[in-house]
Amino acid sequence: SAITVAILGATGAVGTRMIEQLEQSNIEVRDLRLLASPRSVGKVQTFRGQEYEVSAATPDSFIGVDLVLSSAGGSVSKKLIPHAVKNGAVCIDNTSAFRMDPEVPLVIPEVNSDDLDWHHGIIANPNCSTIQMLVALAPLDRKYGLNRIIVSTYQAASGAGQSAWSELLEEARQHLDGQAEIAKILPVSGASHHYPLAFNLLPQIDVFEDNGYTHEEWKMIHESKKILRHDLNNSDLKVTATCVRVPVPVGHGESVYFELEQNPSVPEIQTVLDQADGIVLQDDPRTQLYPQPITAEGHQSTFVGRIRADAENPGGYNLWVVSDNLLKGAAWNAVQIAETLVQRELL
Ligand code: A2P
Ligand code: 11C
Repeated sequence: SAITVAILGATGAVGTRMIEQLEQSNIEVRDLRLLASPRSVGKVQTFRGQEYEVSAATPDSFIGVDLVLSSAGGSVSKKLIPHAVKNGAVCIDNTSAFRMDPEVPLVIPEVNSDDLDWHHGIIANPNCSTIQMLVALAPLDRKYGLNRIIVSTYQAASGAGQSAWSELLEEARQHLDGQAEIAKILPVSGASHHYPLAFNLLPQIDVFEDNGYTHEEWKMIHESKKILRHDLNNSDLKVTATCVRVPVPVGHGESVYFELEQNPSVPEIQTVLDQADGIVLQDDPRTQLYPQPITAEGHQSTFVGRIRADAENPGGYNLWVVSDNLLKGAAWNAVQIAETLVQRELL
């Protein structure tokens, strides 16, 4: 039966895509509440042919709401999501606010949809860079056992929100016009230094931890362990990460080195990934077929290619994975969780 849905952060890079993905889903929506900051009050968005006005999010915005999809930043989620849960809504939260809470399942439907069974009102959407990596690696983990991941990311500007995406385009214009680039947001808003991303690479995503890793790298490590091993400190699965922002608008790329307990051939791995849910295999060096951000943008799938065995280390492999960070990395994963909840009557 039809449900009432609230989208918290409805005007953002992810929120606008949540509206789109919900529109295309098989979820019957009785009413839609678009919530954002007071700055956006009165903006209008169309959903399934009807216009909806944005209102300012307050604790009372969730009365009568069955499902919340949220992507307005961690502090907004921490403040408002508990009110939504208290009012009986199930919340799929795309921020890092609740991901490490042991009471909160962290879910990628292709990987661990069974974890939806034990939700207590909040389900966390993993970080975009974790999602696409695990969509590619989980089928191999299930069949061959995964021991180690060493990942380097090539992350798009839109991962840092609509304003960072606009900043990249503006800097590119400034650079080509022979003007100095003005950086105010990246690598992370509120930091003491800002650097241009256009025609550059920034080896910093999110803030630094005391051990020299960035918080984005920390997330990839701990979220992977929680999702694959149900233990964020599991040490049988070793994970390390280097996260880099690249001057691409949409679509994260990742170079993943991984080690398996068994030693399957590359064609065997290709077959497993080709048959796995959510993956499109694009792996043919003879025809120069491999995943790229510009061809992944706008698609729900995760694209995998460049699969190679490490010639000197049996059981070691490399692959290259690309996905639309705003869709599978955020809005589509959230709506896919919602579809699964509706289908399994877990709302
Ligand atoms: P607004 O557009 O009114 O600022 P992005 O990730 O692209 O930066 O988008 C962030 C989203 O979170 C936007 O929809 C933004 O709304 C929303 N947002 C930011 N701060 C708040 C807040 N205090 N309360 C509710 N929504 C917020
Ligand atoms: C980025 N991955 O590309 C980040 C954005 O934990 O949900 C997502 C942050 C998060 O900047």
